[in-house]
Amino acid sequence: MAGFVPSQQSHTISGEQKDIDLIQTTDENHGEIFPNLPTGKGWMSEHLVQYQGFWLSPKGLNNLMWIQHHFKPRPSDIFLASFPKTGTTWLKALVFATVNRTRYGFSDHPLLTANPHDCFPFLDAYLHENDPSFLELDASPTPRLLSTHLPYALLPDSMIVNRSSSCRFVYIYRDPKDVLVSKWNFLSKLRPKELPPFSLEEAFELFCQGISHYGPYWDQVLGYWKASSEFPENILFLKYEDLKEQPLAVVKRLGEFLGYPFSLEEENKGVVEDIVKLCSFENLSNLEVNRKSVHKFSRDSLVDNRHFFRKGIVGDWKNCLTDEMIKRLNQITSDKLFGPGLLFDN
Ligand code: PAP
Repeated sequence: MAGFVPSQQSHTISGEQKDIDLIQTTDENHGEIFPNLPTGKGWMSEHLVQYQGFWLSPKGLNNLMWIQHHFKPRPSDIFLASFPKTGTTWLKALVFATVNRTRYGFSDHPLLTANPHDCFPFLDAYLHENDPSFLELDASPTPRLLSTHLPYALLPDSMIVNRSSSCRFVYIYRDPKDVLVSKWNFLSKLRPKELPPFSLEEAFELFCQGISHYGPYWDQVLGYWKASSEFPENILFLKYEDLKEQPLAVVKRLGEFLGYPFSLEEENKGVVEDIVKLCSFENLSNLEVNRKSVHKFSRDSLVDNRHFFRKGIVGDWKNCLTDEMIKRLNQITSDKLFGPGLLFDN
């Protein structure tokens, strides 16, 4: 089997404030490098730190150090890379269902009782070498399904694609206006109560300046886009809006790219439609596991599964952003992404 189907946890959400304590007590003492790094205002913690041009939470930086020092990729690994709120949960479900489609029936599928993040974990979830989860990662079956929000430029050399690489990355991106709205809604729910309220105006300003987890958004998209242009066999570049418009075509492409192409017989039997239906917003968001359970990202970071499913539509920004905000975001997008043609309908 590819991926995991772990048991559910039941806790309440904890804030990133606690993560800062974790960093200071980490055995490798990465905290020592913090004093010299630029800091910016955090969305759900007091601050983010800028590391090699990208903004990370202190915990995110700690996780990066762990990945750089300990993670050993396998040639068969399948990575899902994304900026937060671009469609990660959905794509995790689609990849998991595609790769494991001969193993599970659609009436008793693991995705009916486990959240996509449980089946397709974040690499950062395996934080400490002496954690049992580290062994789980090492012992997990091939191909491993692992995801990351890290920008391509921050990945360890061992994960960077070259001519002899056989691992695959799927990257998803989305209209930054919807990313901002989705992210602000999500993080507002998780923001510790001790911190003052965080307005959409404030989030907008920070997002435009690039100060948001794993941002600047546009730089992250460009990093993966460049790598995908150089190594299209290894990095598939997908757009949330295309997935919404043509899910069947995108899933077929995904199967082909991952080395699990759909046969004519499967297509005739409606297997692609079944996968799309199983992973649809309507289906996943109404499942009991996604309405009532929580996902454990790490030892003390838990999130209600329902927060991963808000509206699941294209263009909610029209209901939330002012004309000025729209204009400014479109301008940044066109300045940064016009060259490679990675634009969106306004
Ligand atoms: P993450 O980075 O925290 O994992 P991610 O899954 O990337 O979040 O993005 C969540 C967005 O995808 C939400 O968008 P919204 O806030 O604009 O509604 C969520 O609703 C949407 N989403 C989740 N599952 C699906 C799905 N099956 N189909 C379409 N959109 C989905």
